[in-house]
Amino acid sequence: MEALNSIAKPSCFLLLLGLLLLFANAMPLLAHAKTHHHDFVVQAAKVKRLCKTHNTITVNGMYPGPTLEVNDGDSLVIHVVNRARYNVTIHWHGIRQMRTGWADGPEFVTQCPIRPGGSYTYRFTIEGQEGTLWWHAHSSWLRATVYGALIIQPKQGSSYPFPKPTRQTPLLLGEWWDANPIDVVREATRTGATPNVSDAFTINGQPGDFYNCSAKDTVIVPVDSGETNLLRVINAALNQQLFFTVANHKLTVVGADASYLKPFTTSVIMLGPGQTTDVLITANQPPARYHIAARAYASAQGAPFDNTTTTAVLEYKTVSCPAKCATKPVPAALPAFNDTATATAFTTSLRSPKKAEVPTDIDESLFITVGLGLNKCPKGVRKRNCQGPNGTRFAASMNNVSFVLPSNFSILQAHKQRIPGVFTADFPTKPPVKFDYTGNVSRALWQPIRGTKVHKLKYGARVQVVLQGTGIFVAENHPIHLHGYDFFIVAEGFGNFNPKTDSKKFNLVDPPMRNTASVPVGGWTVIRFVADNPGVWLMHCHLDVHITWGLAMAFLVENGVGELQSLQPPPADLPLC
Ligand SMILES: *[C@@H]1O[C@H](CO)[C@@H](O)[C@H](O)[C@H]1NC(C)=O
Ligand SMILES: *[C@@H]1O[C@H](CO)[C@@H](O)[C@H](O)[C@H]1NC(C)=O
Ligand SMILES: *[C@@H]1O[C@H](CO)[C@@H](O)[C@H](O)[C@H]1NC(C)=O
Ligand SMILES: *[C@@H]1O[C@H](CO)[C@@H](O)[C@H](O)[C@H]1NC(C)=O
Ligand SMILES: *[C@@H]1O[C@H](CO)[C@@H](O)[C@H](O)[C@H]1NC(C)=O
Ligand SMILES: *[C@@H]1O[C@H](CO)[C@@H](O)[C@H](O)[C@H]1NC(C)=O
Ligand SMILES: *[C@@H]1O[C@H](CO)[C@@H](O)[C@H](O)[C@H]1NC(C)=O
Ligand SMILES: *[C@@H]1O[C@H](CO)[C@@H](O)[C@H](O)[C@H]1NC(C)=O
Ligand SMILES: *[C@@H]1O[C@H](CO)[C@@H](O)[C@H](O)[C@H]1NC(C)=O
Ligand SMILES: [Cu+2]
Repeated sequence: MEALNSIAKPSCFLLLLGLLLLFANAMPLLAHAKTHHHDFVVQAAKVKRLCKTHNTITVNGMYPGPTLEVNDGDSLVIHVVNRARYNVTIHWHGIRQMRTGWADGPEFVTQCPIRPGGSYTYRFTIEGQEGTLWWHAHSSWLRATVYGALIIQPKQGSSYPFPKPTRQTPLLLGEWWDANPIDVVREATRTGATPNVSDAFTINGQPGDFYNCSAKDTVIVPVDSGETNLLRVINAALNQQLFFTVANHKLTVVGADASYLKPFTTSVIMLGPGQTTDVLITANQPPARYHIAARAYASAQGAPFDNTTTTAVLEYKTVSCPAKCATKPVPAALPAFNDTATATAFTTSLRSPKKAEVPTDIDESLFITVGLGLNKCPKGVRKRNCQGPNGTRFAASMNNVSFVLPSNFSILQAHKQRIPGVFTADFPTKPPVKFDYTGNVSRALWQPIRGTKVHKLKYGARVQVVLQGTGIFVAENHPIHLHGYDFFIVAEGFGNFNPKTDSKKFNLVDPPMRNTASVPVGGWTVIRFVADNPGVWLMHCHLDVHITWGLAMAFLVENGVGELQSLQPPPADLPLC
């Protein structure tokens, strides 16, 4: 107002001053929505872990890759250049991508891969999301090493729904193979057997104190006595749900998957691949070094898994060397590998901070089984290509359809340009046969069909999906991720979902909002969302071994009315097949 008043004065000097003041006043407004430009060069780099050096695929030579930090409302322009010898795409995990499906990233779903030597610029805007997300490759198993944090701070001028933490530390939990991860998946695809399990888990790329040749590089998280800090924990592991804890410290959970939660306190959290959890931690213990630790939550009985433990160190800054260098960190206590009770206690504690806008009237109701399968060895195929149980090949499916990626067009392009023969819109809305899903399933039901099937949704449809785990081959916890949306988790339980009795238990008041749901081992989860983002959106298990076997489907959300309810046109540099 002052600036405007000054402009009204007839003096030239004052006019100039007024304009300067006006400009100064406008600055914070302009700063409101920034555009962040980044160059991501996908390239091999030498990375030494577990005593051995590998030619690891990275972004900009960094492992993990660069952290992106933005404010809600900002835009990102990320120029990706592929200097690796593999096809690549980048997915911005959890970003809603309103109308910008072309920037979502899953290969052959929203784009064809960026080929070696090629490039593509991802352009998108953050709309109404705050918290911790991440980005990762969405092509073959490259995300084993091609990933990084994506931190969304509140809009400039607004604040967290909790006291401002002194420090904020992203902690990316990863998985390391003492091999080329692409060789590991190629071997499994050739044999039909389960791929080799990893050799280490990592925190910010480092395995930690319990592995050979690693302790000297263990990640240190510094802290001052009395301060409260925010840990942004991300499960970027390829194939393993993880328990996470900090020795002798309580964790106050305040957010997950970039949605705030009603705060609650726990000593251990569980994250499936794809999930993030924000926790506050107060340095209220005697100054010392404390282990931060993560290891497997392995829900499938008898299945092989990596049983090692990764660590970092929470280090009180007043602990001085040599004392700090000599003493071992206070050890962390982690639940047993098969402690489903602890995993369930955690996931069922999540609540939205206030009354949530959960859809109550449902337009589209789907019942989707999620689980494994076994394909009989086809005639003419060699025995060495059928090394699954009893000479089979592993498969996985949703409603008995094992998802096959197209190879000549992305599904989104085929949809937009009406190219026939790439996908069919007949994904079943319920299992083709009813059976005791979590019981002893007859062998006759174990072999799924293959297909590139999507389910169409009208713009604005209110959707409910029951995700029902199966006991085919083995029951296990599946982290199911939906692209382009956040959904409410209104209920979860064990056994077969019973619409009569279980619907009564739905939390339609304050259910948590997430982008990845942990479907309990031998159980079910019910999610709800409004289909307000046109495009093609993959829904899949975030265990890469399962998506490799076909545990996926896609929603095709039609345009609504007018430009603001329609998918944008494809960018000019969209990679084609
Ligand atoms: C998988 O593990 C087996 C047994 O340890 C090993 O012989 C093989 O080389 C591994 N495969 C890859 C691709 O690392
Ligand atoms: C770690 O090093 C020890 C001692 O050198 C060796 O016996 C062991 O096999 C190594 N472990 C792994 C996983 O390489
Ligand atoms: C991990 O598994 C190996 C063999 O598979 C076993 O020898 C070892 O005792 C296990 N370690 C833990 C901590 O369970
Ligand atoms: C978990 O594993 C232990 C052995 O390590 C076993 O005694 C126990 O029965 C298992 N619990 C469940 C729920 O499978
Ligand atoms: C493999 O065959 C054996 C013997 O017929 C049977 O007992 C076992 O259950 C089979 N396993 C699977 C996974 O089919
Ligand atoms: C794309 O590939 C599918 C499957 O191979 C094929 O049926 C279809 O004809 C192809 N479409 C075009 C336009 O080439
Ligand atoms: C599952 O059912 C088959 C027959 O359909 C039976 O042979 C087998 O013993 C059963 N397994 C269990 C664990 O009940
Ligand atoms: C899946 O489809 C195949 C082929 O029609 C059939 O043999 C199998 O029983 C089906 N399984 C289920 C669980 O529907
Ligand atoms: C790379 O992508 C192209 C399509 O753009 C595809 O034809 C080719 O098979 C892919 N290569 C591999 C190794 O997947
Ligand atoms: Cu899965």
